[in-house]
Amino acid sequence: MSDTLPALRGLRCDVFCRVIDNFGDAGVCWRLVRELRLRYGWRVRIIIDDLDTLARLAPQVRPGLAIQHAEGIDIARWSDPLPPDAPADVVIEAFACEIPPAYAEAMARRSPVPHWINLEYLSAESWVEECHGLLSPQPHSTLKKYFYFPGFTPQTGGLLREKGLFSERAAFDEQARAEFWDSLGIAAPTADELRISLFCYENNALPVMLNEWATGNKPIGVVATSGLAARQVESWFGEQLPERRVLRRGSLTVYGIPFLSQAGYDRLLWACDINFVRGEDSFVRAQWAQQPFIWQIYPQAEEAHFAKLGAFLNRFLGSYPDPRSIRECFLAWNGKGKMAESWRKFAENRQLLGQHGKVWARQLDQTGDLANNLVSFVRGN
Ligand code: TRH
Repeated sequence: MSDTLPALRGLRCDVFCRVIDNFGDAGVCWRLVRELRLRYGWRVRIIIDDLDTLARLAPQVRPGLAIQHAEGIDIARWSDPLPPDAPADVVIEAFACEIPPAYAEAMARRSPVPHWINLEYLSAESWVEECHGLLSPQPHSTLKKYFYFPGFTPQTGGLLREKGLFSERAAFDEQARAEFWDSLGIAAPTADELRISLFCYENNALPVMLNEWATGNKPIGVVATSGLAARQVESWFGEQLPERRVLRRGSLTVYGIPFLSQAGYDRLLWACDINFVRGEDSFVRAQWAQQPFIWQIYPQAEEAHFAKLGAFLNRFLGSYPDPRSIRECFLAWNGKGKMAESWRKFAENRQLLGQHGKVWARQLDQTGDLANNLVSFVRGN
């Protein structure tokens, strides 16, 4: 579908976002509102309860302002009650965050009633395909709310991907890579060095990997992202790792960096040979980066996250010649298995996995991107 459908340009859209924890809620919503504004010309407002988190990944946002405007997007701090203004044409409730009752009542009084979408968390599980696009029953209301599931197949809402991402990624050549490392004050990797980015939750397998990397015979450069990754590296070294600081032990060198903008973090994923990612948005960005990656899934009660992890690996490794070695490494990084051994096999398979990742990214691209699919969904309902 064309990006410039006249019928939809100028549409007003409110995106509600509650930050549960970490960065993904804000990260996904900010990516979505930028797409709807910059690509489809919608008049977009993000209503978010945690501007500090948003400002970390979108530095142009100022946490102290209740109302502001950045990149053509209105940004409002979600403080009940909301500023009294008419509900938008399209209302997106991110991750079932429950919009204010007064806003929903105003929606019901509006004619025509707004499109109301519940944007769900990403999962590769097959039930998502049956639920995507279904009506979410609203007792005592004339409003219709729809489930909208991101996903990996054409029967889902697809994945967030900016229109020019593939060409930007392709243009990231050796010169751009060298400039990127220079911008971080980090030496470009030597020819025999394996450069790794590390973004993770608390992870008992990390000390095992740090020891593996330090005692191995190959130079390993780890870029530890600000926060949990850097903290765990510090406790292993017994030393602080502020940004622009380097810690060394044996064959291992670890670089401290600041929290980057989303665009900066994308470039880190593009510049590294292997990326350790987590949650939802960095997990998707690693797939678009087309470099081998290992995913620490967001832990859930009763180990429910292993069903999600398994469902993704089944899809991702469907056509891969040696799925077992990759699956074992993902499981070990998520606390189930022998990390050092499965890592060695993963690293040996790095080139083959890189080629597989390129084919996978192109395959994902066929499902259409989430913003485009969502605009079509609104147009069709
Ligand atoms: O931060 P996360 O663990 O967020 C999680 C997940 O979204 C999870 O699904 C959700 O249930 C939970 O929050 C509440 O991981 P995620 O999803 O990768 O989001 C991180 C965001 O931060 C992503 O947009 C990338 C961005 N980022 C930067 O912009 N700069 C950085 O330096 C880093 C490390 C990340």
